[in-house]
Amino acid sequence: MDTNSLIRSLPKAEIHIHLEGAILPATAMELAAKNNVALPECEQVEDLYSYADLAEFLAIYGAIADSIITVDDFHRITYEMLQSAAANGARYMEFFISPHAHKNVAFKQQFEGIRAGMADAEADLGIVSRFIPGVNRELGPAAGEEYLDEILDNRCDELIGLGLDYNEAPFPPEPFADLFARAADNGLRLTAHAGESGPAAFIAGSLDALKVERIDHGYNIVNDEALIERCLGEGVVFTCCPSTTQYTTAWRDLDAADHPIRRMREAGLAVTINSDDPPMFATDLGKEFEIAYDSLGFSLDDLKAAILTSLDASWLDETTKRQWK
Ligand code: ES4
Ligand code: ZN
Repeated sequence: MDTNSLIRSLPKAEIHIHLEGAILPATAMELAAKNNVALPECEQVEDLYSYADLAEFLAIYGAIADSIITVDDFHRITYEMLQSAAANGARYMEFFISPHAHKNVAFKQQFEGIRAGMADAEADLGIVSRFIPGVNRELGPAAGEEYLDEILDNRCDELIGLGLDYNEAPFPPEPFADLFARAADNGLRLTAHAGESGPAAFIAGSLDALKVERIDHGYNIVNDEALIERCLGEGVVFTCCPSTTQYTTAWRDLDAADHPIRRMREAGLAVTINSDDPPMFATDLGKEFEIAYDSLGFSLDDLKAAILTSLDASWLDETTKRQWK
């Protein structure tokens, strides 16, 4: 078997992917037409997925979310996301959802379709999954409190945590401290996007004020030696997404010697490899692992270590985790 086929076939756990960012372009066009929602004009479907930065990306992400409406739509996009991940070796996945982005669609209806897609994918393909609603930081903490109420009203076993996402600047983590404390009191696990487009201080703020267990992205940690030392000591896990860095960070060249994921691994930080919004960033989980190997200096042993770190940092119960290792 050649190395790339071996990398693709490694059994994996993915802990950073967004449901709405994982919609295939053809599915997005089809659902938009069915539901009479206008997507931005484009000559071919692939052109829909093109952006200069995180804000442009999030605008398209919002337009696509608008076109996902019925229980069957949610079932379909969930199943297709899990199908693609399973074809790339994923056996377990924790995925973010953005229920607030589907305006006028009740959370109950969204969760019903998502859970049906998860159950079918597990039955057909053996992939086990859980989901994590993300708080849109751009909407502020008061909207976040109402959002958490909705989440808790529609609580189910597959809903295991709370995330914080959307554009970082100028939305630091600290104002969300009470919200995250209430989520933890209600048994939700915590993670936050930090240090992707925002500064290293947002990583420290997420650890200190929000008490998150994981940091999503975290690339700007390379600008703060003391924070690297702290995260090494505390064993903080980073959910890195190689292709995303080409669209949303200052590091557009994956082969650059100073690429942050390369430097984070070299520093010994606990890094994991994930696909974030795979079709929207022209990738899939297997390709993210190939990039880590071909461009970011990961050895095969480093890839295996990253997979075990994902499993360790996952929010599966400890008994299941041990069985899978
Ligand atoms: C996102 Cl900050 C960010 N990056 C990638 N995908 C996202 N979906 C929602 N927020
Ligand atoms: Zn993300």
